[in-house]
Amino acid sequence: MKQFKTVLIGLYNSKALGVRQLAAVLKEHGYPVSIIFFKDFNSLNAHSPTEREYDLLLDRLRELQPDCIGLSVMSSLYLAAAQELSRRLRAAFPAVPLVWGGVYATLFPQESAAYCDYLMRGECDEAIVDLVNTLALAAASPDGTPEPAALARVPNLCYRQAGELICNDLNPLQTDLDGLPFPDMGGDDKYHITNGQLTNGDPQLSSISYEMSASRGCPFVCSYCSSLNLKRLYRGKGSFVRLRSVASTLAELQRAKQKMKNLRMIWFWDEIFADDEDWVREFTREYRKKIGLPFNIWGHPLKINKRVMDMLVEAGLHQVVVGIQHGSPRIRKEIYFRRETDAQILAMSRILAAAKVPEVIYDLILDSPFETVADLEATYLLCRQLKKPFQLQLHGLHFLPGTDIEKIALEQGVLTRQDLQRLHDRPIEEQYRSFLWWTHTGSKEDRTRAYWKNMIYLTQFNWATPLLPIFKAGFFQTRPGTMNLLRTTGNGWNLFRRVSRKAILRLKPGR
Ligand code: B12
Ligand code: SF4
Repeated sequence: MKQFKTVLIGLYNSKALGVRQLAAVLKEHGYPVSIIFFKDFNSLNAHSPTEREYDLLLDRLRELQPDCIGLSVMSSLYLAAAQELSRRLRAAFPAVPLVWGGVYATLFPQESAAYCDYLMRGECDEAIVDLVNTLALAAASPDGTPEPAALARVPNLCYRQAGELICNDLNPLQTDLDGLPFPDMGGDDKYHITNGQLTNGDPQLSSISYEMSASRGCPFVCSYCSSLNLKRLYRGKGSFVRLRSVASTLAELQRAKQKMKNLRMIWFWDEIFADDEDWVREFTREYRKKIGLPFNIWGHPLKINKRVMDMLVEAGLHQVVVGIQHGSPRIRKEIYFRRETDAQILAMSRILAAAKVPEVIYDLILDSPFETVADLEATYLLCRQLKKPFQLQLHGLHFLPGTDIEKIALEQGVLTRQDLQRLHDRPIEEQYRSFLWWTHTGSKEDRTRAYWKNMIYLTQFNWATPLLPIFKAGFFQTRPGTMNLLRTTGNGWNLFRRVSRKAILRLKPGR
C-alpha cells in the first residue's frame, strides 16, 4: 500500500456514485482512501450544515491526517455550503491540497478555483490517478510542491500558475465503462455525518436500496439541464451516451446483494434507462434469474415503447419516473427545448398503463417566469388526458448556472443578470423553497396561478377526477385556500403511500 492518503468528501450525498468510483480507482492503484459522506440529501427538508457537523468533520479529518482532500461539488444548489466548507477546510489544513471536482467544478472552473488549490473537470476516473501520483511524488520531494511541468501533464486538471488559472485538456470520455472497478462500498474507511452525528462505516451497507448506473450520458438537450453544457464541453471527445454490458451491470448488482443484508430495491440512476432494445432483452432475461428484486428507472416520453416496457415489467420494473415537464407545447418546445408533442406524451402514458408498471410518476417543471395562466391551463388539460394510474411530482424551475434557459430568460427580459446571481447565491434552504403553491402578492393573477397548479395536482387522484368539473366553477377559482386544502389532502395520501411502501419493504423477509 502506498503512503499518500486521500480523503474524499461526498457533499449532501451518501450514495455519491462519483466519489465511490474515484475511491475504487485510487485503491486499485494502491492508494489508501477514506470517504466522508457529509450530510444526507433530503429535498423536503434541506438545510445548511450546522456548527456541530462542521466540527465533527474537521475533527475526523485531523485524526485521518490526509495528504490530499477531494470535495465533490455535483450541484450548484448547495454551492453556498461547498464554499463555506472549503473556507473552513483551508483554514484548518493550510498545507493539505484541496481539490474540487464534480459537475459544478467542471462547468465553472474560474469560480470554483477561488475555493480550492486544484480542481478537476469532467470524468476523472483515470485523471485522478495522474493527479494523486503527481501530488504524492511532490510530497516526497524536498520542497513538497509539484513542479508546473508535472501539473501540466495531468489531464482534466486546473491549477494556478503566476496568478493565472491554467486548465489542461480533458481526457476523452470514458468509453470502457466495464473496465472500471465497481464503486467502492463497505470497509472501515468510511464515515457518515448527518443530523449532528458521526457514524463510522458505510451507510450504504444498511440501506434498503442500491443505486447504480448502467450507462453514462443523455441523448437529449433540454435547456434547463447541465447535460447540454457537459455535452458541449466534450464535443469531439467521443460518444456522449455510453452503455455498460449486461454482464458488468449484473455483476455489480450481485456484489450489492451479497454485501447488503437489507437490500430490497434497485435504483438505476441512468439519465435515460436502456435506450437499446437488444440490451434490454438480454438484461431482462438475466436480471430476473440473477437479481430478482424490484427496480426503478428514469424514462423519457420519446424512448418508451411497448415491447421494452413489457420486458421490463416482466423482469420486475416497479417504478418509472418520466419528465413531461410542461403541458404547454410552447413552453416545452421554445423554452425547455423538448421536442415531444402532446400526442406522443399521451401515447406514452397509454403504453405505461397497458404495461401495468406498478408506479408511474410524471415530473412537471412549473412556476417559471415564462409561464402564463394559459400555459398552466394547458398543462391541466394535458394531465386530465393522461392514462391513469400515475402520480405527479411538481417542481419549480431552477436556473442552473450556465444553462441555455438562463440565456433565454435574459434575451426575453424576464430576469436580469442580478436576478440570476441572487437565485444562485441562495442557501440550500431557500433553493428548495422556490416552488410557490401559494401566492406572494395576493394579486388576482397569482391566485389564478395557484388555482391551476392545484387543479393540475388533483388530476392524478381517482377520487378527484369526477369532482374536477365542479372545481372549475367560479366559486373554487376565487378560493385558493379551499383548493390548497384539497391538494394537501392528496399530497398527504401520496406521502402516506410512499412511507408505508418503504416500511413494508423493510419488513419483507430476505430474498
Ligand atoms: C444520478 C443523479 C442524481 C441522483 C443521485 C446523485 C448522487 N447522490 O450521486 C439524485 C436523483 C439523488 C440526484 C439529485 C440531485 N441532482 Co442530480 N444527477 C444525477 C446524474 C443523472 C448522474 C450523476 C452520477 O451519478 N454520475 C455518475 C458519476 C460516476 O459521475 P459524477 O458524479 O459526475 O463523478 C465524476 C466526475 O464528476 C468527477 N468527480 C466527481 N466528484 C469529484 C470529486 C473530485 C475531488 C474529483 C477530482 C473529481 C470528481 O469524477 C467522477 C468520475 O468520473 C447527473 C447528470 C450528470 N451527467 O452528471 C445529475 C446532476 C448532477 N444532478 C443535478 C441536480 C441539479 C441535482 C439536484 C440538485 C436536483 C434537485 N433539484 O434536487 C439533486 C442534488 C442531490 C445531491 N445531493 O447532489 C444536476 C447538477 C447541475 C447543477 N449545475 O447543479 C445534474 C448535472 C443534472 C442536471 N439537471 O443538470 N441526482
Ligand atoms: S432528458 Fe433529462 S438528463 Fe437528458 S437533457 Fe433532458 S433533463 Fe437532462
